[in-house]
Amino acid sequence: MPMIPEAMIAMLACARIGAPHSVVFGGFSSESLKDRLIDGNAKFIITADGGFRKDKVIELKKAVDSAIDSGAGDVVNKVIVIKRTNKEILMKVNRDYWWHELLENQDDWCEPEIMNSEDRLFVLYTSGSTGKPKGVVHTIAGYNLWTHLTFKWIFDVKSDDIYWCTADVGWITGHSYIVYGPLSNGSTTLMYEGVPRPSNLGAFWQIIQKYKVSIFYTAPTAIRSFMKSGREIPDKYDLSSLRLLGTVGEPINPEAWIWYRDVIGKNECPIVDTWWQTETGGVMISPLPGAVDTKPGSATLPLPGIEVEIVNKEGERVEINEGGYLIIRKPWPGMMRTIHGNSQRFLESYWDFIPHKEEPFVYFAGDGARIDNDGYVWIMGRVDDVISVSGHRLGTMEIESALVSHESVAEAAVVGKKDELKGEAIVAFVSLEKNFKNSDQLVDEIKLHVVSEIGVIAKPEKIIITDSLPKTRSGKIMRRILRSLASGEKVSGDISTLEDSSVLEKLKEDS
Ligand code: 7RM
Repeated sequence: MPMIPEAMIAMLACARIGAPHSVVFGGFSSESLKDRLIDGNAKFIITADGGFRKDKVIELKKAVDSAIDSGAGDVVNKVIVIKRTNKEILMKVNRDYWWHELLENQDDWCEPEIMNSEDRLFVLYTSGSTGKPKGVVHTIAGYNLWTHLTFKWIFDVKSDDIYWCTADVGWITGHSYIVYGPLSNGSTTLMYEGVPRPSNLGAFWQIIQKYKVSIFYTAPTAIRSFMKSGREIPDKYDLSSLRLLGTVGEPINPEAWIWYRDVIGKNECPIVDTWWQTETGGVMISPLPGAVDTKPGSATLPLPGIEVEIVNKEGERVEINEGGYLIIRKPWPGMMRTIHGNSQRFLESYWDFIPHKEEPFVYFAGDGARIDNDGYVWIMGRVDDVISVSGHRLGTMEIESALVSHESVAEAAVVGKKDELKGEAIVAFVSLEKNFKNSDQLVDEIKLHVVSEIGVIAKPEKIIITDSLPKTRSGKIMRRILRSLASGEKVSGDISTLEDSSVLEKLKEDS
Protein backbone atom coordinates (compact mmCIF):
# COMPACT_ATOMS: atom_id res chain seq x y z
CA MET A 1 0.00 0.00 0.00
CA PRO A 2 1.12 3.54 -0.58
CA MET A 3 1.04 6.05 2.28
CA ILE A 4 -2.61 6.91 1.74
CA PRO A 5 -5.41 7.04 4.33
CA GLU A 6 -6.81 3.78 2.96
CA ALA A 7 -3.71 2.02 4.30
CA MET A 8 -4.70 3.03 7.80
CA ILE A 9 -8.38 2.40 7.12
CA ALA A 10 -7.56 -1.11 5.92
CA MET A 11 -5.55 -1.87 9.07
CA LEU A 12 -8.35 -0.64 11.31
CA ALA A 13 -10.96 -2.51 9.27
CA CYS A 14 -9.05 -5.74 9.81
CA ALA A 15 -8.80 -5.01 13.52
CA ARG A 16 -12.53 -4.32 13.67
CA ILE A 17 -13.52 -7.69 12.21
CA GLY A 18 -10.83 -9.54 14.17
CA ALA A 19 -8.64 -10.43 11.19
CA PRO A 20 -4.92 -10.12 11.96
CA HIS A 21 -3.20 -7.88 9.43
CA SER A 22 0.33 -8.00 8.13
CA VAL A 23 1.36 -4.78 6.43
CA VAL A 24 4.09 -5.22 3.84
CA PHE A 25 5.98 -2.05 2.98
CA GLY A 26 5.19 -0.97 -0.59
CA GLY A 27 8.84 -0.86 -1.55
CA PHE A 28 9.43 -4.57 -1.09
CA SER A 29 10.03 -6.70 -4.14
CA SER A 30 7.40 -9.24 -5.22
CA GLU A 31 9.79 -11.94 -4.00
CA SER A 32 9.79 -10.62 -0.45
CA LEU A 33 6.04 -10.09 -0.63
CA LYS A 34 5.58 -13.70 -1.71
CA ASP A 35 7.67 -15.03 1.19
CA ARG A 36 5.64 -13.01 3.67
CA LEU A 37 2.30 -14.01 2.17
CA ILE A 38 3.21 -17.68 2.31
CA ASP A 39 4.78 -17.57 5.76
CA GLY A 40 1.80 -15.64 7.09
CA ASN A 41 -0.75 -17.84 5.27
CA ALA A 42 -2.51 -14.71 4.02
CA LYS A 43 -6.02 -15.10 2.58
CA PHE A 44 -6.61 -11.59 1.23
CA ILE A 45 -4.44 -8.83 -0.11
CA ILE A 46 -5.40 -5.19 -0.04
CA THR A 47 -3.30 -3.15 -2.45
CA ALA A 48 -3.47 -0.22 -4.87
CA ASP A 49 -3.06 0.09 -8.62
CA GLY A 50 0.14 1.92 -7.73
CA GLY A 51 1.74 4.52 -5.53
CA PHE A 52 4.03 7.52 -5.93
CA ARG A 53 7.58 7.71 -4.66
CA LYS A 54 10.07 10.46 -5.46
CA ASP A 55 8.33 11.53 -8.69
CA LYS A 56 8.06 7.90 -9.78
CA VAL A 57 5.11 5.50 -9.99
CA ILE A 58 5.52 2.26 -8.07
CA GLU A 59 3.53 -0.55 -9.63
CA LEU A 60 2.14 -2.22 -6.55
CA LYS A 61 -0.53 -4.34 -8.19
CA LYS A 62 2.04 -5.77 -10.58
CA ALA A 63 4.16 -6.89 -7.64
CA VAL A 64 1.09 -8.50 -6.08
CA ASP A 65 0.30 -10.30 -9.35
CA SER A 66 3.77 -11.75 -9.67
CA ALA A 67 3.87 -12.76 -5.97
CA ILE A 68 0.63 -14.66 -6.52
CA ASP A 69 1.82 -16.20 -9.79
CA SER A 70 5.10 -17.33 -8.30
CA GLY A 71 3.65 -19.30 -5.40
CA ALA A 72 1.57 -17.11 -3.08
CA GLY A 73 -1.48 -18.13 -5.15
CA ASP A 74 -1.65 -21.29 -3.02
CA VAL A 75 -2.69 -19.27 0.01
CA VAL A 76 -4.22 -16.02 -1.28
CA ASN A 77 -7.85 -16.09 -2.48
CA LYS A 78 -8.86 -12.48 -3.10
CA VAL A 79 -7.31 -9.13 -3.90
CA ILE A 80 -8.88 -5.75 -3.20
CA VAL A 81 -7.46 -2.86 -5.23
CA ILE A 82 -7.59 0.85 -4.48
CA LYS A 83 -7.47 3.30 -7.36
CA ARG A 84 -4.61 5.68 -6.77
CA THR A 85 -2.55 6.27 -9.92
CA ASN A 86 -5.27 5.45 -12.47
CA LYS A 87 -2.70 3.54 -14.49
CA GLU A 88 -4.06 0.58 -16.36
CA ILE A 89 -3.64 -2.69 -14.49
CA LEU A 90 -4.70 -6.28 -14.86
CA MET A 91 -7.86 -7.24 -12.90
CA LYS A 92 -8.52 -10.95 -12.67
CA VAL A 93 -12.21 -11.94 -12.62
CA ASN A 94 -13.43 -13.52 -9.35
CA ARG A 95 -10.11 -12.75 -7.70
CA ASP A 96 -9.52 -8.99 -7.96
CA TYR A 97 -12.06 -6.39 -6.79
CA TRP A 98 -12.02 -2.60 -6.82
CA TRP A 99 -12.20 -1.11 -3.30
CA HIS A 100 -14.56 1.69 -4.39
CA GLU A 101 -16.98 -0.76 -6.01
CA LEU A 102 -17.10 -2.99 -2.94
CA LEU A 103 -17.74 0.06 -0.75
CA GLU A 104 -20.87 1.01 -2.70
CA ASN A 105 -22.92 -1.78 -1.18
CA GLN A 106 -21.69 -1.54 2.39
CA ASP A 107 -23.55 -0.40 5.47
CA ASP A 108 -22.15 2.61 7.33
CA TRP A 109 -21.98 0.49 10.46
CA CYS A 110 -19.92 -2.64 10.97
CA GLU A 111 -20.44 -4.51 14.20
CA PRO A 112 -17.02 -4.81 15.90
CA GLU A 113 -15.86 -8.30 16.69
CA ILE A 114 -15.33 -8.87 20.41
CA MET A 115 -11.81 -10.19 20.87
CA ASN A 116 -9.83 -11.74 23.69
CA SER A 117 -6.97 -9.68 25.04
CA GLU A 118 -4.36 -12.17 23.87
CA ASP A 119 -5.81 -12.61 20.36
CA ARG A 120 -3.59 -11.49 17.50
CA LEU A 121 -3.83 -7.94 16.27
CA PHE A 122 -1.09 -8.21 13.66
CA VAL A 123 2.05 -9.87 12.43
CA LEU A 124 4.83 -7.62 11.19
CA TYR A 125 7.92 -9.00 9.48
CA THR A 126 11.32 -7.74 10.53
CA SER A 127 14.86 -8.78 9.65
CA GLY A 128 16.90 -10.82 12.04
CA SER A 129 20.57 -11.67 11.91
CA THR A 130 19.90 -14.79 9.84
CA GLY A 131 18.46 -12.98 6.83
CA LYS A 132 15.10 -14.81 6.99
CA PRO A 133 12.52 -12.26 8.17
CA LYS A 134 10.70 -12.99 11.41
CA GLY A 135 6.94 -12.51 11.76
CA VAL A 136 6.63 -10.54 14.99
CA VAL A 137 3.26 -11.21 16.64
CA HIS A 138 1.46 -8.47 18.59
CA THR A 139 -1.80 -8.83 20.46
CA ILE A 140 -5.00 -6.84 20.94
CA ALA A 141 -4.86 -5.59 24.51
CA GLY A 142 -1.20 -5.44 25.45
CA TYR A 143 -0.06 -3.71 22.29
CA ASN A 144 -2.89 -1.17 22.36
CA LEU A 145 -2.34 -0.43 26.03
CA TRP A 146 1.37 0.15 25.52
CA THR A 147 1.10 2.30 22.38
CA HIS A 148 -1.73 4.30 23.96
CA LEU A 149 0.18 5.01 27.17
CA THR A 150 3.59 5.64 25.65
CA PHE A 151 2.13 8.00 23.05
CA LYS A 152 0.36 9.94 25.80
CA TRP A 153 3.42 10.08 28.05
CA ILE A 154 6.08 10.86 25.48
CA PHE A 155 4.26 13.24 23.19
CA ASP A 156 2.24 14.79 25.98
CA VAL A 157 -0.66 15.29 23.56
CA LYS A 158 -3.21 18.06 23.89
CA SER A 159 -6.46 18.21 21.98
CA ASP A 160 -5.24 20.92 19.59
CA ASP A 161 -1.96 19.21 18.66
CA ILE A 162 -1.24 18.29 15.07
CA TYR A 163 1.07 15.33 15.26
CA TRP A 164 3.20 14.05 12.39
CA CYS A 165 5.30 10.92 12.27
CA THR A 166 7.20 10.58 8.99
CA ALA A 167 7.61 6.79 9.14
CA ASP A 168 5.93 4.52 6.63
CA VAL A 169 2.87 2.58 7.88
CA GLY A 170 4.70 -0.52 6.70
CA TRP A 171 7.12 -0.31 9.63
CA ILE A 172 6.44 -0.67 13.35
CA THR A 173 6.85 3.07 13.92
CA GLY A 174 4.01 3.65 11.47
CA HIS A 175 1.83 1.03 13.18
CA SER A 176 2.41 2.27 16.70
CA TYR A 177 2.83 6.01 16.22
CA ILE A 178 0.85 6.91 13.11
CA VAL A 179 -2.09 4.59 13.67
CA TYR A 180 -2.72 2.87 16.99
CA GLY A 181 -1.11 5.17 19.58
CA PRO A 182 -2.36 8.51 18.21
CA LEU A 183 -5.83 7.31 17.27
CA SER A 184 -6.52 5.55 20.56
CA ASN A 185 -5.71 8.88 22.20
CA GLY A 186 -8.10 10.75 19.90
CA SER A 187 -5.20 12.72 18.42
CA THR A 188 -4.91 14.25 14.99
CA THR A 189 -2.36 12.23 13.07
CA LEU A 190 -0.91 13.51 9.82
CA MET A 191 0.02 11.11 7.07
CA TYR A 192 2.11 12.15 4.07
CA GLU A 193 2.67 10.14 0.93
CA GLY A 194 5.67 12.11 -0.32
CA VAL A 195 9.29 12.28 0.74
CA PRO A 196 11.88 15.06 0.39
CA ARG A 197 13.42 14.67 -3.04
CA PRO A 198 15.72 16.74 -5.25
CA SER A 199 12.72 18.40 -6.89
CA ASN A 200 11.39 19.49 -3.48
CA LEU A 201 13.96 19.39 -0.68
CA GLY A 202 11.76 21.49 1.59
CA ALA A 203 8.76 19.14 1.36
CA PHE A 204 8.69 18.37 5.10
CA TRP A 205 8.98 21.99 6.20
CA GLN A 206 6.28 22.96 3.72
CA ILE A 207 3.92 20.42 5.31
CA ILE A 208 4.74 21.62 8.83
CA GLN A 209 4.07 25.22 7.82
CA LYS A 210 0.88 24.40 5.92
CA TYR A 211 -0.76 22.20 8.56
CA LYS A 212 0.75 23.90 11.61
CA VAL A 213 2.30 20.66 12.82
CA SER A 214 3.09 20.89 16.53
CA ILE A 215 4.75 17.51 17.15
CA PHE A 216 7.23 16.12 14.64
CA TYR A 217 8.69 12.60 14.88
CA THR A 218 11.35 11.46 12.42
CA ALA A 219 14.59 9.45 12.07
CA PRO A 220 18.24 10.46 12.57
CA THR A 221 19.03 9.44 9.01
CA ALA A 222 16.50 12.01 7.78
CA ILE A 223 17.93 14.66 10.10
CA ARG A 224 21.45 14.04 8.81
CA SER A 225 20.31 14.36 5.22
CA PHE A 226 18.58 17.66 6.09
CA MET A 227 21.84 18.80 7.61
CA LYS A 228 23.68 17.85 4.47
CA SER A 229 21.45 19.91 2.23
CA GLY A 230 21.88 22.94 4.45
CA ARG A 231 19.86 25.05 6.86
CA GLU A 232 18.86 27.50 4.09
CA ILE A 233 16.10 25.07 3.14
CA PRO A 234 14.21 24.80 6.46
CA ASP A 235 15.01 28.46 7.19
CA LYS A 236 12.66 29.45 4.37
CA TYR A 237 9.63 28.09 6.18
CA ASP A 238 7.59 29.08 9.21
CA LEU A 239 8.14 26.28 11.70
CA SER A 240 6.82 28.21 14.70
CA SER A 241 3.92 25.77 15.22
CA LEU A 242 6.39 23.11 16.42
CA ARG A 243 6.55 22.49 20.17
CA LEU A 244 8.04 18.99 20.42
CA LEU A 245 10.50 16.97 18.32
CA GLY A 246 11.14 13.25 18.35
CA THR A 247 13.64 10.83 16.86
CA VAL A 248 13.65 7.06 16.44
CA GLY A 249 15.28 4.23 14.56
CA GLU A 250 18.98 4.47 15.30
CA PRO A 251 21.35 6.20 17.64
CA ILE A 252 21.43 9.92 16.93
CA ASN A 253 24.86 11.53 16.91
CA PRO A 254 25.07 14.58 19.19
CA GLU A 255 25.87 16.82 16.21
CA ALA A 256 22.60 15.92 14.47
CA TRP A 257 20.70 16.20 17.76
CA ILE A 258 21.97 19.73 18.27
CA TRP A 259 21.26 20.71 14.67
CA TYR A 260 17.70 19.35 15.06
CA ARG A 261 17.23 21.34 18.25
CA ASP A 262 18.68 24.59 16.88
CA VAL A 263 17.63 24.66 13.24
CA ILE A 264 14.26 22.90 13.37
CA GLY A 265 13.24 23.48 16.99
CA LYS A 266 14.70 27.03 17.22
CA ASN A 267 16.02 26.00 20.59
CA GLU A 268 12.49 25.96 22.00
CA CYS A 269 11.31 22.41 21.48
CA PRO A 270 12.33 19.52 23.72
CA ILE A 271 13.70 16.51 21.82
CA VAL A 272 12.54 13.02 22.69
CA ASP A 273 15.03 10.37 21.56
CA THR A 274 12.91 7.22 21.75
CA TRP A 275 14.50 3.78 21.89
CA TRP A 276 12.42 0.74 21.01
CA GLN A 277 12.04 -2.07 18.50
CA THR A 278 9.50 -3.89 16.35
CA GLU A 279 9.58 -6.52 19.08
CA THR A 280 8.82 -4.15 21.95
CA GLY A 281 5.65 -2.79 20.31
CA GLY A 282 6.15 0.67 21.76
CA VAL A 283 8.82 2.93 23.19
CA MET A 284 10.86 1.61 26.14
CA ILE A 285 13.48 4.26 26.80
CA SER A 286 12.77 7.96 26.27
CA PRO A 287 12.75 11.26 28.08
CA LEU A 288 9.36 12.64 29.12
CA PRO A 289 9.39 16.18 27.72
CA GLY A 290 9.83 18.80 30.41
CA ALA A 291 10.25 16.20 33.13
CA VAL A 292 13.54 14.53 32.19
CA ASP A 293 16.65 16.55 31.36
CA THR A 294 18.09 15.50 28.04
CA LYS A 295 21.67 14.85 26.93
CA PRO A 296 22.34 14.94 23.17
CA GLY A 297 22.74 11.35 21.99
CA SER A 298 21.14 9.58 24.96
CA ALA A 299 17.62 8.14 24.98
CA THR A 300 17.81 8.98 28.72
CA LEU A 301 15.74 6.84 31.11
CA PRO A 302 13.51 3.76 30.85
CA LEU A 303 9.78 4.48 30.97
CA PRO A 304 7.81 3.62 34.11
CA GLY A 305 7.59 -0.13 34.61
CA ILE A 306 10.55 -0.90 32.35
CA GLU A 307 13.57 -2.40 34.11
CA VAL A 308 16.66 -2.05 31.97
CA GLU A 309 20.06 -3.48 32.81
CA ILE A 310 23.43 -3.66 31.04
CA VAL A 311 25.05 -7.06 31.43
CA ASN A 312 27.87 -9.19 30.04
CA LYS A 313 27.49 -12.56 28.28
CA GLU A 314 27.11 -14.29 31.64
CA GLY A 315 24.27 -12.00 32.57
CA GLU A 316 26.27 -10.14 35.22
CA ARG A 317 25.67 -6.45 35.56
CA VAL A 318 28.59 -4.39 34.21
CA GLU A 319 30.10 -1.25 35.72
CA ILE A 320 28.79 2.26 35.22
CA ASN A 321 29.78 3.53 31.75
CA GLU A 322 30.94 0.07 30.72
CA GLY A 323 29.42 -1.25 27.49
CA GLY A 324 27.39 -4.46 27.53
CA TYR A 325 24.17 -6.10 26.41
CA LEU A 326 20.96 -4.20 26.95
CA ILE A 327 18.41 -6.45 28.61
CA ILE A 328 14.93 -5.94 29.97
CA ARG A 329 14.29 -7.78 33.20
CA LYS A 330 10.51 -7.96 33.31
CA PRO A 331 7.81 -8.50 30.69
CA TRP A 332 5.75 -5.47 29.62
CA PRO A 333 2.32 -5.08 28.00
CA GLY A 334 3.48 -4.32 24.45
CA MET A 335 6.07 -7.04 24.08
CA MET A 336 5.87 -9.38 21.10
CA ARG A 337 4.21 -12.66 21.99
CA THR A 338 6.00 -14.97 19.58
CA ILE A 339 7.52 -15.31 16.14
CA HIS A 340 4.76 -16.43 13.81
CA GLY A 341 5.20 -20.17 13.26
CA ASN A 342 8.46 -20.40 15.21
CA SER A 343 8.06 -20.17 18.96
CA GLN A 344 11.37 -21.97 19.39
CA ARG A 345 13.25 -19.21 17.58
CA PHE A 346 11.35 -16.67 19.68
CA LEU A 347 12.51 -18.28 22.90
CA GLU A 348 16.08 -18.80 21.76
CA SER A 349 16.78 -15.44 20.17
CA TYR A 350 15.11 -13.21 22.75
CA TRP A 351 14.58 -14.93 26.09
CA ASP A 352 17.10 -17.72 26.29
CA PHE A 353 20.12 -15.87 24.99
CA ILE A 354 21.44 -14.33 28.16
CA PRO A 355 21.16 -15.98 31.59
CA HIS A 356 20.35 -13.99 34.72
CA LYS A 357 20.89 -14.67 38.41
CA GLU A 358 17.61 -13.25 39.70
CA GLU A 359 15.18 -13.71 36.82
CA PRO A 360 14.17 -16.98 35.13
CA PHE A 361 14.29 -15.21 31.76
CA VAL A 362 15.36 -11.78 30.60
CA TYR A 363 14.63 -10.15 27.26
CA PHE A 364 17.69 -9.51 25.14
CA ALA A 365 17.17 -6.67 22.72
CA GLY A 366 20.17 -7.25 20.44
CA ASP A 367 21.58 -3.83 21.27
CA GLY A 368 24.69 -2.83 23.13
CA ALA A 369 24.52 0.08 25.55
CA ARG A 370 26.05 1.70 28.59
CA ILE A 371 24.51 3.49 31.54
CA ASP A 372 26.21 6.61 32.84
CA ASN A 373 26.53 8.09 36.34
CA ASP A 374 23.07 9.62 36.14
CA GLY A 375 21.45 6.36 35.08
CA TYR A 376 21.12 7.57 31.48
CA VAL A 377 21.14 4.93 28.77
CA TRP A 378 23.46 5.38 25.79
CA ILE A 379 22.61 2.97 22.99
CA MET A 380 25.79 1.82 21.24
CA GLY A 381 24.06 0.09 18.34
CA ARG A 382 23.31 -3.54 17.58
CA VAL A 383 25.75 -5.86 19.29
CA ASP A 384 26.81 -7.15 15.96
CA ASP A 385 27.84 -3.54 15.40
CA VAL A 386 30.28 -3.56 18.27
CA ILE A 387 33.91 -3.82 17.29
CA SER A 388 36.63 -5.14 19.54
CA VAL A 389 40.01 -3.58 18.82
CA SER A 390 42.87 -4.92 20.93
CA GLY A 391 40.36 -5.93 23.55
CA HIS A 392 38.72 -2.52 23.64
CA ARG A 393 35.01 -2.50 22.91
CA LEU A 394 34.02 0.25 20.51
CA GLY A 395 30.55 0.99 19.25
CA THR A 396 30.52 1.51 15.51
CA MET A 397 28.17 4.36 16.36
CA GLU A 398 30.70 5.98 18.64
CA ILE A 399 33.23 6.08 15.82
CA GLU A 400 30.62 7.17 13.29
CA SER A 401 29.61 9.98 15.56
CA ALA A 402 33.22 11.10 15.73
CA LEU A 403 33.53 10.88 11.97
CA VAL A 404 30.44 12.93 11.22
CA SER A 405 31.56 15.59 13.65
CA HIS A 406 34.33 16.39 11.16
CA GLU A 407 33.22 19.23 8.92
CA SER A 408 33.83 17.30 5.70
CA VAL A 409 31.84 14.17 6.63
CA ALA A 410 28.16 13.90 5.75
CA GLU A 411 27.56 10.29 6.68
CA ALA A 412 29.65 7.46 7.97
CA ALA A 413 29.35 3.74 8.58
CA VAL A 414 31.95 1.76 10.44
CA VAL A 415 32.56 -1.97 10.41
CA GLY A 416 35.10 -4.34 11.85
CA LYS A 417 37.55 -6.30 9.74
CA LYS A 418 39.44 -9.32 11.06
CA ASP A 419 42.95 -8.36 12.11
CA GLU A 420 45.69 -10.76 13.19
CA LEU A 421 47.12 -8.46 15.80
CA LYS A 422 44.23 -6.43 17.14
CA GLY A 423 41.39 -8.92 16.70
CA GLU A 424 39.48 -6.44 14.64
CA ALA A 425 40.47 -3.35 12.68
CA ILE A 426 38.19 -0.45 11.93
CA VAL A 427 37.09 0.27 8.39
CA ALA A 428 35.00 3.38 7.77
CA PHE A 429 32.82 4.13 4.79
CA VAL A 430 32.34 7.84 4.49
CA SER A 431 30.37 10.17 2.23
CA LEU A 432 31.55 13.76 2.01
CA GLU A 433 29.72 17.07 2.33
CA LYS A 434 29.13 18.66 -1.04
CA ASN A 435 32.02 21.17 -0.84
CA PHE A 436 34.72 18.56 -0.13
CA LYS A 437 36.82 16.42 -2.46
CA ASN A 438 38.40 13.06 -1.79
CA SER A 439 42.18 13.26 -1.20
CA ASP A 440 44.82 11.36 0.81
CA GLN A 441 45.34 14.44 2.89
CA LEU A 442 41.67 14.71 3.78
CA VAL A 443 41.50 11.01 4.66
CA ASP A 444 44.46 11.43 7.03
CA GLU A 445 42.88 14.48 8.54
CA ILE A 446 39.63 12.59 9.21
CA LYS A 447 41.56 9.71 10.81
CA LEU A 448 43.32 12.12 13.13
CA HIS A 449 40.04 13.74 13.96
CA VAL A 450 38.68 10.38 15.20
CA VAL A 451 41.84 9.93 17.25
CA SER A 452 41.32 13.30 18.86
CA GLU A 453 37.62 12.59 19.50
CA ILE A 454 37.90 9.09 20.98
CA GLY A 455 41.54 8.04 21.19
CA VAL A 456 44.14 6.19 19.19
CA ILE A 457 42.38 2.83 19.63
CA ALA A 458 39.52 4.17 17.53
CA LYS A 459 41.69 5.24 14.60
CA PRO A 460 40.23 3.77 11.43
CA GLU A 461 42.72 1.61 9.62
CA LYS A 462 41.03 2.42 6.36
CA ILE A 463 38.61 5.09 5.22
CA ILE A 464 36.73 4.45 2.02
CA ILE A 465 35.16 7.53 0.50
CA THR A 466 31.94 6.74 -1.31
CA ASP A 467 28.93 8.61 -2.67
CA SER A 468 26.24 6.68 -0.86
CA LEU A 469 25.92 4.01 1.78
CA PRO A 470 23.79 0.86 1.45
CA LYS A 471 20.59 1.45 3.40
CA THR A 472 17.36 -0.38 4.04
CA ARG A 473 14.18 1.39 3.12
CA SER A 474 13.75 2.42 6.72
CA GLY A 475 17.14 4.12 6.60
CA LYS A 476 19.28 1.62 8.45
CA ILE A 477 22.76 1.12 7.10
CA MET A 478 23.30 -2.50 6.12
CA ARG A 479 26.61 -3.09 7.85
CA ARG A 480 26.59 -6.74 6.89
CA ILE A 481 27.23 -5.64 3.29
CA LEU A 482 29.96 -3.22 4.32
CA ARG A 483 31.59 -5.87 6.46
CA SER A 484 31.84 -8.20 3.46
CA LEU A 485 33.22 -5.41 1.29
CA ALA A 486 35.72 -4.32 3.93
CA SER A 487 37.16 -7.79 4.25
CA GLY A 488 37.15 -8.37 0.50
CA GLU A 489 34.53 -11.11 0.71
CA LYS A 490 31.64 -11.74 -1.65
CA VAL A 491 28.43 -9.98 -0.56
CA SER A 492 26.02 -12.81 0.22
CA GLY A 493 22.69 -13.26 1.97
CA ASP A 494 19.45 -11.36 1.72
CA ILE A 495 19.77 -7.92 0.12
CA SER A 496 16.05 -7.56 -0.64
CA THR A 497 15.67 -4.81 1.96
CA LEU A 498 18.28 -2.63 0.26
CA GLU A 499 16.67 0.62 -0.85
CA ASP A 500 18.79 1.14 -3.94
CA SER A 501 20.68 -1.86 -5.26
CA SER A 502 22.87 0.26 -7.57
CA VAL A 503 24.65 1.54 -4.45
CA LEU A 504 26.22 -1.88 -4.09
CA GLU A 505 27.92 -1.73 -7.49
CA LYS A 506 29.30 1.75 -6.83
CA LEU A 507 30.59 0.66 -3.44
CA LYS A 508 32.42 -2.29 -4.96
CA GLU A 509 34.29 0.14 -7.19
CA ASP A 510 35.10 2.49 -4.33
CA SER A 511 36.40 -0.14 -1.93
C1 7RM B 1 11.43 1.60 16.26
C2 7RM B 1 12.41 0.83 15.41
C3 7RM B 1 15.06 -1.54 16.22
C4 7RM B 1 16.51 -1.16 16.38
C5 7RM B 1 16.97 -1.19 17.82
C6 7RM B 1 18.10 -0.20 17.79
C7 7RM B 1 17.65 0.85 16.80
C8 7RM B 1 15.72 2.32 17.45
C9 7RM B 1 16.72 3.89 18.59
C10 7RM B 1 17.68 2.93 18.19
C11 7RM B 1 19.34 4.13 19.26
C12 7RM B 1 17.16 5.02 19.36
N1 7RM B 1 12.20 -0.52 15.38
N2 7RM B 1 17.02 1.99 17.48
N3 7RM B 1 15.51 3.49 18.12
N4 7RM B 1 18.98 3.06 18.52
N5 7RM B 1 18.47 5.09 19.67
N6 7RM B 1 16.32 5.99 19.78
O1 7RM B 1 13.30 1.39 14.81
O2 7RM B 1 12.74 -2.88 14.91
O3 7RM B 1 13.00 -1.26 13.13
O4 7RM B 1 14.63 -1.33 14.88
O5 7RM B 1 16.71 0.20 15.96
O6 7RM B 1 19.24 -0.83 17.31
O7 7RM B 1 17.34 -2.50 18.18
S1 7RM B 1 13.12 -1.56 14.54
